[in-house]
Amino acid sequence: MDGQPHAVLLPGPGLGHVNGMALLAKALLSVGFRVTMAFFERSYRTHASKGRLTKLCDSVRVEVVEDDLPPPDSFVDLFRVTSSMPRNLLLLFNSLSTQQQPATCLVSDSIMAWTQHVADELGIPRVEYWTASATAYTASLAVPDLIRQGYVGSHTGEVPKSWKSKEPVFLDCVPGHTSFPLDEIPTDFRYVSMEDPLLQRFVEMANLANRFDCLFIHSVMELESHAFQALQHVAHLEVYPIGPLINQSIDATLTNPTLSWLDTKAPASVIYVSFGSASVHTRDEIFELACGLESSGKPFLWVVRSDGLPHDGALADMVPSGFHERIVDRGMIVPWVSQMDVLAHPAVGGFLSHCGWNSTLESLWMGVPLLTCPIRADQPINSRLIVKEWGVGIELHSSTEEGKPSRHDIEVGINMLLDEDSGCLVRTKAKEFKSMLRKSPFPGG
Ligand code: BUP
Repeated sequence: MDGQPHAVLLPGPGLGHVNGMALLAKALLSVGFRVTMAFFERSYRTHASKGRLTKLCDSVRVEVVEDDLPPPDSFVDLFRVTSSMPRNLLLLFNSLSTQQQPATCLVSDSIMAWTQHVADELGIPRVEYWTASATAYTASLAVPDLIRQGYVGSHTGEVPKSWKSKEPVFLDCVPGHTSFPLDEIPTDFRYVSMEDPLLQRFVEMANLANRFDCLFIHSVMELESHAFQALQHVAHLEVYPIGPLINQSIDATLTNPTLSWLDTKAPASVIYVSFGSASVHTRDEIFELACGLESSGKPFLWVVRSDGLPHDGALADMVPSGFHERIVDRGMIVPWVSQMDVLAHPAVGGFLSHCGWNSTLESLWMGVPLLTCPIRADQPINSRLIVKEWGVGIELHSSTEEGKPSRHDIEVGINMLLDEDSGCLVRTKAKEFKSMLRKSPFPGG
């Protein structure tokens, strides 16, 4: 044993969670920690098989822990906890001790709050890591209360009447200090029963919130001071804003067809379109988006993941006839990009985004204004922050009966954002936020 502190990092399922943890691993390595990244098997396989685990995972020791879960039918299945998971995690810690590299702390995702019991049994501190916004964290603390009030966790699968009310309902999360509108409650929770694994993880997280040693939040005090103050002073949690952890290793020598294509476009003329690593779209949504991108008249770079399409077809069958021929010089469609390289490119003038928290921070870091199209999870909260609190984006209007954006909404939104006059305010704000964020990791920030 050499006295070097050794952190075992356990990310939650989901690429945003894994990447956030990998960036924290890099930060800990740089201050002299030994770092082990532990993954539960199903979660590891889901990301590794798609080749999307960040390169950062290459630079740390990776351990895969058996979870005895059946192959997941859906993303939510990855949040199931089996009785062997705590046992197998303990075995990993024992094996590290046997190798004379005992772990000195556990850093685990908030969604893995049950690992608190493992840290308690080992007698080591646990740091909880929330890879999203502080505002979303406060909202998550309200989950047990939402269940008591009958807003979530219905056993019947019926939508509680209160959801259908047109009156805005505000909920207290840190009582007296933060509240949020009912319609921002993650859609994932609205119609699920108490047996839902994701809901169960959130209940654990709220119930164990006073048990961890401290809480890291991947955010910046200046972005969400109100939420941070509520957590520190009212909920008495020891909280550290540790963001933004950005993968800045952009390779200036990198040549790829996407960047070469961007090189041919005028500064700030291209709309970058991406809905993150987990969203799945319907045929109608793809069709409307293709029509809106075409009629906007603007150059676009659109990420269409094959696993984000309905199972029964290819993109070519879901876009209007002749679409590819008509947009050949103006539009580029790719299955995956290095998002940071794209956002850093001067030709990119706006980001039509699902408002995942990583995408939000990356866009702010690069000073790119957003056109927000939140879909699920914490994305509606992030969209509100972007549009109403920070003024660095415009919300995409959703005028259809199902509450989704039409092709016309998309065309109008893109033009408003990229237009020199109508987009001026959000562009200026985005630049201000860029310089604020770049100062934040240094003294005075
Ligand atoms: Br798509 C895509 N390239 O093509 P979020 C994503 N990313 O680098 P999440 C790429 O994945 P939820 C691509 O830069 C970001 O770091 C992107 O994280 C990277 O959304 C990450 O934005 C995506 O937090 O969904 O995790 O996909 O909002 O449900 O957490």
